[in-house]
Amino acid sequence: MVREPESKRLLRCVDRLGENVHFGGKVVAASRGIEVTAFPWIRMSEERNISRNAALIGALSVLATISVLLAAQDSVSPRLYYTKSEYRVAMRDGVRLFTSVYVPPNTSQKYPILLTRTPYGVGPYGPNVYAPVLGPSPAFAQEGYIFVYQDVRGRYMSGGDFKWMTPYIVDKKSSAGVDESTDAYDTIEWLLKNVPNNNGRVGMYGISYPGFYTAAELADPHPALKAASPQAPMANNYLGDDIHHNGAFWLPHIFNFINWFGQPRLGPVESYPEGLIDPGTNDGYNFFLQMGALANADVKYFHNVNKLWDQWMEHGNYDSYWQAQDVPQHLKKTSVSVMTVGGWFDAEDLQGTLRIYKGLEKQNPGTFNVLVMGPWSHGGWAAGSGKSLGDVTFGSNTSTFYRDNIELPFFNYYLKGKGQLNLPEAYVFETGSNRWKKYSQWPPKQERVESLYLEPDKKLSFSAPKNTNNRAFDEYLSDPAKPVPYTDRMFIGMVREYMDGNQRFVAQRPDVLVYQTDALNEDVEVAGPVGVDLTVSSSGTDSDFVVKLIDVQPDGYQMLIRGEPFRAKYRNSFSRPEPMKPNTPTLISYEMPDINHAFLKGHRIMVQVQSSWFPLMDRNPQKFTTERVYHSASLVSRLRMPRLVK
Ligand code: PG9
Repeated sequence: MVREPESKRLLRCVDRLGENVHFGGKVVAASRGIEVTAFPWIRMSEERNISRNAALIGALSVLATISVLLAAQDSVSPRLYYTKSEYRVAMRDGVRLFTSVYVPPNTSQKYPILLTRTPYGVGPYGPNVYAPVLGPSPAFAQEGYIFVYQDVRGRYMSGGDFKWMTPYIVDKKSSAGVDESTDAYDTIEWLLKNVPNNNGRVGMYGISYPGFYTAAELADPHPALKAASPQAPMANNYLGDDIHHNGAFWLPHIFNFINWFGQPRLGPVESYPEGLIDPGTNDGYNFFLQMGALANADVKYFHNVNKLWDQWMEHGNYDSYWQAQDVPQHLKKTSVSVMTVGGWFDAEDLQGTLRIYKGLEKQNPGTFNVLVMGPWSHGGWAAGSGKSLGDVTFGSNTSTFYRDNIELPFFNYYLKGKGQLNLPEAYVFETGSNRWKKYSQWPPKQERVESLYLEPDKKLSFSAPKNTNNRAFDEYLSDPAKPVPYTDRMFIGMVREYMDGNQRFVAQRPDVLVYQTDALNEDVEVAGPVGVDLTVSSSGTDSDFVVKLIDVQPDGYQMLIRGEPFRAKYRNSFSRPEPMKPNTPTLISYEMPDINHAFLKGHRIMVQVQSSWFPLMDRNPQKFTTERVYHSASLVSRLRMPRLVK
């Protein structure tokens, strides 16, 4: 194929769709005193009077500079010699999505495309300003990729209407049948035809909501999509991602998010205002205590302007609104190689990470589908060392290790055919022992579920309770006016470090039941979901029960390993809540998200049980209630621990 001269290519900037585009780029030398050459930004649609020669000279001077920079590339951040272009790419229904494309200048080779789709904006906007980092980590720009970032429908500079967690349309009869899999498909199709020097292979990745868009494409993947990495992807906002946890509503996390994200948009914008309201305080505990019931948020603050908030208030049960959004149910025909990544201490989308991996594994046997889990908060693997989280250290730079030894090799192997890839089915960091573990399946097959029983005298034991006295219970008063705090820090948002935080600050409260083992005489390694069977009663007709699994360290630090609530009225169904019968022992069974933790010899295992976790989750609209937790031979309360056996 005869290649058009670079300078001519750089100057061609009207895309196939007749939509004028801008292109341009800035080459900034970063070291060794190399001159800064600003490549003139060319907007053909508005500045036709620019002499093409001047532009040509500009382009050539840039190319000259680039070649000098390439010669010294070890000293210049390679992202800086990329060329940025911006397009409005038409989808099959005519809606145009704003798309930024960064292309390496070296046209002597072809590059794979790495696509991210996001509702959070692809700015900075304008062809002569660059994103701070290109790709999942700086190494990718050094490696050489074509980076593509796209505003999803209805967000920022894209056209169309935004839909929350766009439900996948199973039967798409007309071009109006569009969802995120069709938008990504149409985008990839356009990129392959219009972005120069691509090697015909495409990868997708994204963290959090962008992780959802990556996973959503897997429902109907484009044949050129060869590698995908949904990272902390949202999979279902009722089943544990961000908004609802077993019927309870994640209050500061969602209130603060929707205060910004839920603002109305009158048309394409490069930015949104700070938020609908300014809470005016960092004291989240009292702010949300004074706000009162969830319904007061609209009455006091949003005033019918926040349509997403209103939607979420209308759908308090697991109804068709949430069910239609569930992602794993549609992941049945993907041949894409997928690496799902998440953090054990991810306060936002830990469930989504695990459910996307498990859904792909179950429904697409034989495809490359691996899981990587580290000791990370939400997105903690993408930057920084990963050596610690809050007060807890992990003995090594876990995030750096992941980026250099797992993430970059994964994409290089599948998109460039470069290097070797020796990833296990599950590459998992075991907290407690602070070791990376490799498993041939997740959860590991070499495990036995052992019951850890709540016992009288606030004991925990791996042997079943012997007492047959059904009056064996512990009791506390749950006062919604004095809810149990989830953190000892003052913050209006969600304190992400709560996920491995010290629980001592509530252990003495009369409304927190504390059970613990004796000091362990051997390591207890747990790998997989932790089951909860709680036999409780309430003097009311509904209550929340929070179970916290804790590693008590020899210095007394009570490290939260996993905590999860359950709103009792949903014990039989998230879609059809049922009241409790007052003062009647009732079994509540559920699973807490997977862990891989070693409770080391000399440590103790602790379980705390309480009926509020504020303001992390909204207060149960209960009245002042007396709660009981039973622990007899017939009225059992226990944790089902998936113990690794040698
Ligand atoms: N976890 C992010 C989020 C979603 C919904 C509400 C608040 C945060 C995200 O997925 O982007």
